[in-house]
Amino acid sequence: KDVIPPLEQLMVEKEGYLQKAKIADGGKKLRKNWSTSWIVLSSRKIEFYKESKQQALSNMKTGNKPESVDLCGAHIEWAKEKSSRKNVFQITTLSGNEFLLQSDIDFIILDWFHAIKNAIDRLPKD
Ligand code: I3P
Repeated sequence: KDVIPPLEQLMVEKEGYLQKAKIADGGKKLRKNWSTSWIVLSSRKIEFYKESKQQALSNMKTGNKPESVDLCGAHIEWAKEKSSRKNVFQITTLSGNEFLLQSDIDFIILDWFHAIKNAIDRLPKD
């Protein structure tokens, strides 16, 4: 029988396109590779879709899963020194995954930074 998660966990708080590069997986460094990602923030996780929102919606039928990031115990910080690009911040998960997110547009990256920081601050740390 399906377990229905609490409504607040299903609510999308923010979604949109950003540049994304995953730079570590479980503490292991990865080669940086920037790409555009459709990003969906809800109360305790972020989902990264490789494709456009339209594409992602049609892929749901085929069971194509986005990369999901658990925000419990995660850290967010500006990461000027991690890239030659402007407006870069880093999310580090408890499991040791590291993501850089970037936009050339100042207000877009600021909105995302604060939305994700607020989500993290509202969650238990473990
Ligand atoms: C990387 C690529 C990235 C760049 C990175 C390069 O080269 O140019 O865009 O990061 O710099 O190593 P490659 O494609 O050959 O892996 P930024 O755009 O964030 O600067 P880095 O090694 O200084 O992180």
